[in-house]
Amino acid sequence: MRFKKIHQFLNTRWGYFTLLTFLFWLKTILVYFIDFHLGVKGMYQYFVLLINPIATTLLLLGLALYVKRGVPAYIFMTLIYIANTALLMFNVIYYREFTDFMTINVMLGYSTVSQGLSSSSISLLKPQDLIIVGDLILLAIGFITKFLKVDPRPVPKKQAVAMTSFSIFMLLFNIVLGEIDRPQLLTRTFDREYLVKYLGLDTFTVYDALKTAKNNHARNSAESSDLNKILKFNRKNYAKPNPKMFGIAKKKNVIIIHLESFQQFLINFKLNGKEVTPFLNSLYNGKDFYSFDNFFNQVGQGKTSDAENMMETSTFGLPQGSLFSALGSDNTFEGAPAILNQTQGYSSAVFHGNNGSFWNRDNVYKNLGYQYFFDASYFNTNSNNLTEYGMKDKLMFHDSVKYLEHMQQPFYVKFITLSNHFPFVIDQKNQSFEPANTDDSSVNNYFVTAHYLDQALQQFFDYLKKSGLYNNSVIVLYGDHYGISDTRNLKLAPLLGKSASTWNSFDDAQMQRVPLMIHIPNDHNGGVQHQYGGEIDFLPTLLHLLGINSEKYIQFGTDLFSPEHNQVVAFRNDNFVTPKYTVIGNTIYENQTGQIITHPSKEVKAEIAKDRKHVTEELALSDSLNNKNLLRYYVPKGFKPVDPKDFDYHNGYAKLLEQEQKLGNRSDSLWSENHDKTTIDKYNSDAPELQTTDKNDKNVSSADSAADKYLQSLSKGSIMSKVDAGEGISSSSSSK
Ligand code: GP9
Ligand code: MN
Repeated sequence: MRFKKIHQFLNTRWGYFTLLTFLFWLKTILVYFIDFHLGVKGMYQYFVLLINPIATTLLLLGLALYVKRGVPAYIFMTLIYIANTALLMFNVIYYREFTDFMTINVMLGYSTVSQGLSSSSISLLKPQDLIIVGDLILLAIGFITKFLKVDPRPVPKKQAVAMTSFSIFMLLFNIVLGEIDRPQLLTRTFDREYLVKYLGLDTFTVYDALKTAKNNHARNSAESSDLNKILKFNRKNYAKPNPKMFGIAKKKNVIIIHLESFQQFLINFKLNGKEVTPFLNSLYNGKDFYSFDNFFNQVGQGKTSDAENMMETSTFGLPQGSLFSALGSDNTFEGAPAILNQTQGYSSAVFHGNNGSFWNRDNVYKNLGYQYFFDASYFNTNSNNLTEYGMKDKLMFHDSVKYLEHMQQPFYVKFITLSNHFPFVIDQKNQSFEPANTDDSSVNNYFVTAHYLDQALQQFFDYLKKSGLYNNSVIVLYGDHYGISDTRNLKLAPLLGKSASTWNSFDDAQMQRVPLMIHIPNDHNGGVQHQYGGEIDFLPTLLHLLGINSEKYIQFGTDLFSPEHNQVVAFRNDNFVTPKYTVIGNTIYENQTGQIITHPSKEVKAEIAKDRKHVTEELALSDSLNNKNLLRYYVPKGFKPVDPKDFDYHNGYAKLLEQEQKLGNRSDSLWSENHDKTTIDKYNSDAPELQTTDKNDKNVSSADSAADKYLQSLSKGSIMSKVDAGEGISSSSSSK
C-alpha cells in the first residue's frame, strides 16, 4: 500500500523533482565523505555540510517547474540534473589529481597555473564513481520500463515561485550559517575547500564565475596609459641603494621565517617577570641581526597572504579580500623567487604545514616562481602532530630539514609558521609558559603560543648553526600581522601598562608594529634600526643586500637601508604613519606624545597633505597594477616572464634527489657538502611528538612513498640505492 502511494507520488512532477533532489543530495554527501577532504569538525560544521547541497539543487531543478508541457519539463529537469552531476564528477576527478576544486578558468582551459582534465584523467576513475553516475542509468531504466512516467499536468506557477523563493531563502540561510562559523567567508575566500565545505560545490562554482567575470572586466579595461602612470611613480619613488649595504650578502642563501601573528610588542616583553620570547630577544638585542623597531604590517583582509605578497612582490594586497585568492592564479608577478633565480641562479622553496590550497598558495607560488612547495602533504600529519591550522611549528622546522638539505645552494626558502595563530591554542604537553590572566582567553594564550614559537626558532637556529647554514645565509624573521585585534587591545592594555579607558585609535595603530630582523652572514654590525617602514619595503631591501638593483622592477616600497628611503607607511585603509605623525582619517596624532594635533600649523598641514597624496597614490596605483594585471605588459630588461607550467609541486622530494644525483659532484646541496649524509642528527628538538613518533604510522611515509613511486617511474637504480641507503624512505613504502 505504502509503496504504491510512493510510486504514485513519484509519477507526479513534484515527485520526480523530489526524487532528483534527494538523489543529488545523497550522492553529493557521499562524495563529500568519500572523495573530498573538507576538514569538517564538530556538529555544527557537519550540519552545514549536510544541508549545503539542498538550496542550489532546489533552485536549479526548480527552474523546470516553470515549464508547462510535460515532456519538455521532464527533459529540462533531467538535463539540469545531468549537468550538475557532470560538475560533481569532474570535480571528483580533478580533486584526485590536484586536491583542489575546479575554477571556471580551469574548466574553460584559461588557467595558466593548472591544467584541466585531460584524456589521462580517465585513469583516475574508480569503481565507486558509479555512485555519481549510476543513478542516471537507473532513471533511464525507470522510464523505459514505464516505472517512471511523465506527468502531463503542469505545476501551478504560484507553486513554482514558492519553490524558487524557498530555495533562495535556504541559500541565504546557508550563507549565514557559513559566515557565523567563518566570518568573512565570501569576502576573504581563504580556501576553495572552505567554500565547498560551507556552501557546497554549486555555490562555489557560481561564486567563482562571478569573481572571474569581474576580474576579466577589470583586465579588459586595461590601457597602456595605466602602466605609464605607474612607471612614472616608480621612477620617482625609487631609492638607490646604500653603498655600504649593497651586495654585502651576495649569493648567500636566503632563509625567510614568517612569524605567524607575531607583534613587535612581544619583543623584550615580560609577563609576570618572565620574558615571553627569550630567544628572539637575544637575537634582537645582539649585533648579528639588523632589527627594526618601527616596522609595520600593512595587511588587509588577506592577512598572511597579503603579508607574503607584499614581502615578495613589493605591491600591496587588495582593499578587499585576498590578492592571492582573488587574482593570484592568473596574475603576472615579478616575485622574489623568480628574480633571484634569474639573476643569480637561486633555487627556491616554501615550507608550510597547512594544506597547499589555503590562500590559493598552490597556484600563486607557481606565479611567483617557487620551484618547490612542501605543504602538509610532505609532512607526517597524524593528529598528534597537528594544531589548528596544520603541523606544529617545532615539527615543521624539524621535518623540513629532510628536504632543505637537498636544496641546491644558494637557495631562497621560506618557512611559514602557524602555531601562534588565533585562537592561540596548543596542547598541554607543549605549554611551558604561564598564560596571562585577563578575561579574554585568546589574549591570555597568545603568550603561550608565542613562547612555543620562540622555542621552535631556538631549536631551528641551533641546527642552522651546527649545520653551517647560519654563516652562509641571510636569515629574515618577520611578523605578518597582529595577533591581538583592535577590540582585544583593550584587554591587553593593562598588561602593557596602559589603561583601557584611554586606549584609542592611535594606540591601535602603534600595535601594528611587527618584527623585521635580518641576519647577514659574518656581519656583526647590526642592532636596532629606527627607521620607519613596512612590509612593502622588504623586497627592494633584500635585493640590494644581495647586490641586485631593484630599479627596473615595479615596486611600491623602498630599500630600508637607503638614505633616500621613504618613511611614510601606508595602511591598507589609507591611514598612515610617519616618523612624526600617525594619521587616522582626518585626525593627526603626534607620535611622541600620542596627542591629537587639533590646530596643525601650515607646515604640518602641508607635510601631511603631501604624505597623504603619496599614500593614496601608491595604493591606487598598486590596485590598478594588480586588478588590471598590468605586469603582463611590463617585462623588465633581462627578465623572463614566469611560466607557471614550469612548476609542479608533486614529488618534490624525489625531484630534489634526482637533481642532486644528476649534478653528481657539482651538487651544492648541504647533503652533498656533508659527504652524502643527512644533517638531521644536528637537530636537537624537545618536541614531545618526535620522541613518540609511531614508526608504523601510515602518514609518516606519505611523502616518502610518493618520492619512491616517482623514482621508480624514472627507473634510476642509482638514485634508488641512494634513497634506500640513508634517506629513510621506509621499507614498508618502498615495497609498494
Ligand atoms: C594558514 C595560515 C594562516 O595556512 O598561513 O593565515 P591567516 O589566517 O593568518 O591569514
Ligand atoms: Mn597570518
